[in-house]
Amino acid sequence: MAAVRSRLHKSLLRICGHFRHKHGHISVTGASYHFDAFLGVGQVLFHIPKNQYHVLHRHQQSCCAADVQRSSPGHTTALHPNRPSSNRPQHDKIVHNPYKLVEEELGTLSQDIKREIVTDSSELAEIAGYYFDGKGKAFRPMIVLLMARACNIHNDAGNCVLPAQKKIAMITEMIHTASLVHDDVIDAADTRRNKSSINLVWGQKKAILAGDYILSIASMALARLRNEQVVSILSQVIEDLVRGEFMQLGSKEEENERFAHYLKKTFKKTASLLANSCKAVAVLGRCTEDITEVAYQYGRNIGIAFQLIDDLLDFVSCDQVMGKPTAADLKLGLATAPVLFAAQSYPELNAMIMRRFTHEGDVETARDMVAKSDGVEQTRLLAEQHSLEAIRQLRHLAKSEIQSSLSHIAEILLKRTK
Ligand code: GRG
Repeated sequence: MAAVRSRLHKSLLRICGHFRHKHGHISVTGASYHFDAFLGVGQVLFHIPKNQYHVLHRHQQSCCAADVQRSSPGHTTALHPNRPSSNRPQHDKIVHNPYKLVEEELGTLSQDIKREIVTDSSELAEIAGYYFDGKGKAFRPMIVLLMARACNIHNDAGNCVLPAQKKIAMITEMIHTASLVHDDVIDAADTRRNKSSINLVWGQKKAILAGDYILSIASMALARLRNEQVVSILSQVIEDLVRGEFMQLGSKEEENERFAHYLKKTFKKTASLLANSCKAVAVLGRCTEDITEVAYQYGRNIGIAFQLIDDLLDFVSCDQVMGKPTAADLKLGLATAPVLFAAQSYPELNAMIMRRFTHEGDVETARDMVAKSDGVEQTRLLAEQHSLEAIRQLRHLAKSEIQSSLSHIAEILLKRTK
């Protein structure tokens, strides 16, 4: 474990060095990092005091939001009773099941969305409604609804979710789903959520149009909120999604820029949606700028941690559990965090990254090197730092069962299996 910590330490120094060189915002001292890495949006990435590294046990029981939803009638207990952590909050008390706290709104989410996407073309409605079958994790709307409640409590606006905030949860899930539909076309994916992808069933052209249609319905719902600031916040997400995906298409950047490029892409492709959706419900709850920023930062860190775990699962999970083929990223030519970390021990990977794993045997060799390296472990550690930062942000919110549920989510996302 000490060796893994030391490797992460070195990796961060390299990244810090790069950012210092690039942006002049880094200070690295002997005792601690002040890792002010910029994600192209003027945000501090995270701060990691050196003595706060925390190593997860490899074989902890896995759990995800959906597991919590299924397994608990209303409560879930301590996640890591034996964890030797220095700074991770200990949950020795009962933690409320996050899903249960917003069950009323979440329970009807798919049906509510399906009602929005009704059209006189029954085929378009069928295709657009195909993924709103209640089988997704609904991770994003769950967080958005919880954040709405946390903000409202904080702001004395009551203990419920405002109708406009509920609409944001729906819009968030619709934007997410539209991006999945388009992503599957770009990646020529055959499966999604353990069923045939839209592009496989109906073909590329109809899949693209169905994605556009879901996005247009989401945009109209957004416009109907008649809140210029919120429209602007969520429009930013759409721009980020497209730009993030575009960044992913071409990553032949210099070796020392690769990690920064990957983190920036990760923010745009995944974290921006959560960050800005959390921000939007804070704005609708009439929160102060400080609390709105807390909501944004919580969503941003959760989003980055979520994507890091997603990238890690592509190496360690199996197709059936994920509901889509694994090692898919390498096959698509993508170098995610586990590979980028592994390249520090196996510099041969750099040439493969450059040619996007196109030579025969590249995918298998790269997979082996990742398995032999501590790339997966380092990716998990980085995800944990973001999870911790998300929890740290919550300290600024009023204490409530919602606040502790948001904290609980930051923990369980590290151990999701799909
Ligand atoms: C049409 C808005 C729009 C964008 C086009 C294709 C594209 C640009 C962006 C792709 C964005 C994307 C699919 C990012 C991946 C994010 C991610 C980790 C998705 C998996 O999320 P889960 O596991 O999925 O929460 P479920 O199935 O549970 O909803």
